[in-house]
Amino acid sequence: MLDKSPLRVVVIGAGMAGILAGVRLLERGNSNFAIYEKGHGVGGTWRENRYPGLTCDVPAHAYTYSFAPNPEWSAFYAGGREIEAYFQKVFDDHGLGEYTRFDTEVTGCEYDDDTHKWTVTLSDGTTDIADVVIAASGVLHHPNYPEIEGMDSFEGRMFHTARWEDDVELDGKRVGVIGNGSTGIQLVTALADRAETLVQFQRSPQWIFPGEQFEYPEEQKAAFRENLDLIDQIRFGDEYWDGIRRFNKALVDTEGPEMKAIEQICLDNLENSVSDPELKEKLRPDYRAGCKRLIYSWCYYDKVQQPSVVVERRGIDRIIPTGVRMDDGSEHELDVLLLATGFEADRFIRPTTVTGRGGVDLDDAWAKRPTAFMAISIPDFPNFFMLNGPTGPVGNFSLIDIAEKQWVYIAQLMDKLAAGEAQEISPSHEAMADYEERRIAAAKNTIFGTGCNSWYLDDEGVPSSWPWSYEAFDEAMAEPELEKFDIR
Ligand code: NA7
Repeated sequence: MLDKSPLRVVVIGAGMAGILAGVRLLERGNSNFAIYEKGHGVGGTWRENRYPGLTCDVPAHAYTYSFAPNPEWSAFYAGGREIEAYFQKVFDDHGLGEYTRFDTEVTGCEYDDDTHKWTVTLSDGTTDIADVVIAASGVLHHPNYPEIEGMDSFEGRMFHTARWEDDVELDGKRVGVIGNGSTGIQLVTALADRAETLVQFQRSPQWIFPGEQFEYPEEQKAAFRENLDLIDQIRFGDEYWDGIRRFNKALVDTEGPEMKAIEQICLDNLENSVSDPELKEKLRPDYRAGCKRLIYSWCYYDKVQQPSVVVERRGIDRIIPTGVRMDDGSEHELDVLLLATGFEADRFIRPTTVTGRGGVDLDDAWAKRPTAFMAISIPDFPNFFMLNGPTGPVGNFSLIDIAEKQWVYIAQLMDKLAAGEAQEISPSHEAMADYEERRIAAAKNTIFGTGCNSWYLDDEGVPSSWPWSYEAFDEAMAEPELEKFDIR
């Protein structure tokens, strides 16, 4: 619906989800909004991450807004800089610059029980009074730094991969990479040919799915430009969606044929790609596939077998001025040490302070774990909605699609506010408790609960993700169950 008297909306973040919110608000005829972005540009995680080899592990045409197909994607899996440029283009094409303030962090959001409005405090000391807050602040944006003794003593260059230092010299250097998630694997793949020696410190080996990468030739891009249906056939077609459904089925049915097939493909990949038996055993995972995020790679196993690369599975004792000392006293001398050690995945909008109805603090509401009804809204935090918030689907599928579906849900809640049928909407405590109970029970039965260390798990080992099928998510997002909400 078109907003009759447009609600004042504050959108936090100009990453993928914030841009989506801006586009959708304009479509509703609502230009009474502001996007605040703490960084100096758009793109969120694609702006912050700049390490060599950065690639999205979701096919490019699927990691694309439904309303902005992109015939120009250069390859099946797109690189980070190209994705950042895509977001910039969508942002520009929709004129979102006019509504956006960069280098402006939202430091606090405070709800006023009497006026039903949010006071949004900004890092420049000003405030914005909003009817609705959309937190599109991302998931993986607070680097996780390892606590390893001696870190301060290292005399070479050392930094986290999400805080990349462009002037670092890597060619012909002795480089160490701590971490073996998507980042560590992509980084090692990119640096194997550049470093003199490359040591990858792997605390846990990974399941590697042999995703196929290829470039789109110019004729193919021309055909896409000519006929956008060809793009739709990829991103909305059965081949892609059957794959998503099979993958999701595997996550929720750990003993089913879909998961067995994934494991077999990965094991065959290891078996057929790595020749040295010792290295093969080092790279063999000892937990279930999919428990950590599955790695898609077309050349990691090739690269890791190059003579310049060492896979280190022994424990790290400490960092020393010249490199890394292992548990058995042996040492790796390094010029550069890259920390591909992931993110604090439970932060979401924090450290922004968020105070809801009756002065409830979000930190208290989330004392046990971050959660949200249907991954979108929280009791006592009326008219505060999250895109890609806690308990949403995570896995090897497009977060853009997830955010678009979430927007459909949020828009219907906003309709009630815009129509004057309600002044505040938040889920009831009963609905939240019931959702959380069902969610946790189901989550423990997913592949994420089968025993591994992963950013998908909270401190108590509870998987933080949507534990039901993708179809169930789709269905849930189509229409909010209003009876589960406190609507005043
Ligand atoms: P991940 O997937 O969280 O991976 C972090 C890696 O760092 C993982 O291999 C960890 O080992 C390792 N790690 C973390 N702390 C340490 C210490 N102290 N010592 C040794 N190794 C450590 O982060 P990524 O950046 O790779 O990827 C995050 C997401 O970004 C990815 O899933 C995609 O969604 C995009 P562990 O496995 O815990 O033994």
